[in-house]
Amino acid sequence: MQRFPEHFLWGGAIAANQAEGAYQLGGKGLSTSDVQPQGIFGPVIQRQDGDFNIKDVAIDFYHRYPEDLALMAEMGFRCLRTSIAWSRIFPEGDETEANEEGLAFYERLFDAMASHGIEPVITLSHYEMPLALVQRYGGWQDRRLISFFGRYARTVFQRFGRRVKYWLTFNEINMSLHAPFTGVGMAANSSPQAIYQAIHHQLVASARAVRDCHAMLPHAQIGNMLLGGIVYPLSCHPDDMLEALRQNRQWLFFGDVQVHGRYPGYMERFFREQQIQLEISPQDREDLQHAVDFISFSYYMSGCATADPALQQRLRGNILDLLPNPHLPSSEWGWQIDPQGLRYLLNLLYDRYRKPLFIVENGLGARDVVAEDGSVQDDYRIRYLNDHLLQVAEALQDGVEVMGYTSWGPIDLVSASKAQMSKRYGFIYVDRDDDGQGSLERLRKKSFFWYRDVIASQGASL
Ligand code: BGP
Repeated sequence: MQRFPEHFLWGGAIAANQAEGAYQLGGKGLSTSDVQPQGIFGPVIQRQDGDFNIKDVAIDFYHRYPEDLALMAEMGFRCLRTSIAWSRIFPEGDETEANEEGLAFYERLFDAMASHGIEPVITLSHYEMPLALVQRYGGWQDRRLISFFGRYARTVFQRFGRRVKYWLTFNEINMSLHAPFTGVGMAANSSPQAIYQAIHHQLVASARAVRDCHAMLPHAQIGNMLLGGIVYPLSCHPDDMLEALRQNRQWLFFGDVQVHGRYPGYMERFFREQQIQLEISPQDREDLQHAVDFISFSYYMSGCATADPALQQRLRGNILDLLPNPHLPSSEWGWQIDPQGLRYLLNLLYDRYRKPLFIVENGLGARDVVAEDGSVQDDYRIRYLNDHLLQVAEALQDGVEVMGYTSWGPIDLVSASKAQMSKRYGFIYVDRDDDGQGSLERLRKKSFFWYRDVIASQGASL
């Protein structure tokens, strides 16, 4: 039985800074990712010649994309989500002229996708921005970033509008609360006042990109991108219920603004109580009205919340400081595995927004071993993805509109949080280790054939 709709967008998702490499080629400027060699939670460094940053080469997608796209086409990909590195188009972010070499690179890439019938799904900003915008303006806390981003977005809409139908604004926009340098180009110890103001600027920039996309490309669709960090109450105590609600709203409010065009009452209360005074102009309020066409999100794990401070201290959280759920297993990286959480999240988001949903990241980071015959028996990955996709099928039965599914890292790439190669997500193995050694050769893992069958059968093989 076919479990998924006919036009379901099957594919995978990567990001420029974790895959392309070529960090100084084609006129690209330095990006924030280039000065964070230890990942999105790591320190920001002053680059010296000879410094090692695994992302400098990453998996060399910049040069090897023809081969990689051919492999993805072999799996039957209908789409590939990737990002444009803003610093390839505007190397310092505030120029008036775009860098033609950067534009030409993405033109070649999107043409190559088209030749395989792979639809590009393009994130405008995935965990990076031109470094000069941080050095000159202090990142997104400066309102001028809205117009620099606007120029960049209009430039790529103009140039790629014929080739790209699906756009996303900011990757995991809610991550700025946990990794401010990665999200808004600001120091980790910035005040909540400054961070929420920067986030406000980003929300306005996102809404303006929606406005411009609709005006310039009437046939395109543009969505937001949230980290789906769903939280369950640790117990059914009403205090825990309210604490879980509070924590979920810390990320859901981004979606609320991007769909409903204004800050919800619970955030106004939060700002009042925290004495955060946002500068919101009348023009901002008008711009925020431009609602996204669909909601896209990543989903890796769920977590728990408790109102009990003693328990909060005792239980160690994962990267988002979510408390572990005693009913769930964890990956070797401590991320809890909860396929049903995906069904729950899909239903929650659909009930809340009534917009089509796009799962643009999901997957299992694991250490893979290449056997002597060159095979990679990644049954654990197959199990993880199979279980999650079955829950997507359940959500479809629940009446949720799901546009597509792009698993994270269909080809191994550099981990965002660890900046290592050894945390692998791919169907395609890349021969490169954490020290940058390896031939960069690509190999098909067992999951490669599994995913090919899932797509070919529209989920019937699950
Ligand atoms: C998301 C990011 C991705 C990605 C993924 C997996 O938060 O949008 O860029 O890398 O997480 O995380 P990691 O690479 O740290 O395992």
